Amino acid sequence: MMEFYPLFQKIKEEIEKAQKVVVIAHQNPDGDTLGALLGIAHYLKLNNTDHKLFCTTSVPDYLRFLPNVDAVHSHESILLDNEFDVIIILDSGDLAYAGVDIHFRKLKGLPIVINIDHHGTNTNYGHINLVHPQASSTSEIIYHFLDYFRTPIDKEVATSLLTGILTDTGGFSNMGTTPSSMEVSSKLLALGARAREIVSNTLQNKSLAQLQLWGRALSRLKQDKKTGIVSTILTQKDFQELKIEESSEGIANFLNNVEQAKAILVMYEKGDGTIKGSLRTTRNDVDVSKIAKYFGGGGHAKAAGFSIKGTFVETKTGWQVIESPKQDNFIDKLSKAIRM
Ligand SMILES: [Mn+2]
Repeated sequence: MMEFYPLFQKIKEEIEKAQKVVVIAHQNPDGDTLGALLGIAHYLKLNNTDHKLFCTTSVPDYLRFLPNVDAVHSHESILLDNEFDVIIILDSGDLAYAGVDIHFRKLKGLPIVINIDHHGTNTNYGHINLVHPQASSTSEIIYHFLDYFRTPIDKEVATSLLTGILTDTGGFSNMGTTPSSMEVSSKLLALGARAREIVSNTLQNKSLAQLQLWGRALSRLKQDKKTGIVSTILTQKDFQELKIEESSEGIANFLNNVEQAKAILVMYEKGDGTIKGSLRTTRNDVDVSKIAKYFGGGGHAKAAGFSIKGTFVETKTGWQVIESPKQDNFIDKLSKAIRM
């Protein structure tokens, strides 16, 4: 962590100079981006810094237990009608992932952009880039930031930060499970973080509709012989019939246990004519962030994602991805990407 102390100092100085700060969590927020956001919000509150919290999409129900999460606004007027000196973006490899690339052209003033993240594919889009790919989560980085400046951490903040670590490590089961993430978690527990509440709301919380959705995804599982990738899809119809939020992260994490898979790919149709893909692997000889990058996305070696324009078409043997404008066969592209 020591190598980041000068950046911590720079960020502190920018915050102190600022009249108004906005903290942004990435769209379709997860436990990590919101946990980190609430940690930074706590720091700004103690420094009496005027600030707003923003995310282009609303907080999902399963994360509503997070303390003070109601202060996160999703209306774009928050971003466009205020003049900010500093913008802090959390847990986002680039501005499009954050969901604010379109807003950035319409901002008032010339804010300093602070990019705090742990994705290896981060494009360093900020004026200050605190990017630490070895960290389990952005929340873990924020813990170190607060700790470095001896910011008092109460039970609420400890719960938020531990949520980030627990969800991004899949309950200490993936590669993010490091001595450092364990150590920070132990400190957060000692500070009163409510681990039981976090686990029951995030890792164990499954609604009937969600399990029915998983059922559909499981029934469509297949392994591609060329690539060794085990994949499945979810359609707009699935989400509409089950009246459930669009998402593939949960099922992708769950499927990561399939023994014979070189990697897992879960794709789903978004309402806007795009397909979102989530990639996972447990193998050391496969880097799924490279595959994601090939399709214009990014992420980590063991977990990554991408978005492409296209639709699914049902065939005799299952489903096929048709990209728009029409491109090479999707599976051919996938096998090219996995060999790179
Ligand atoms: Mn994260």
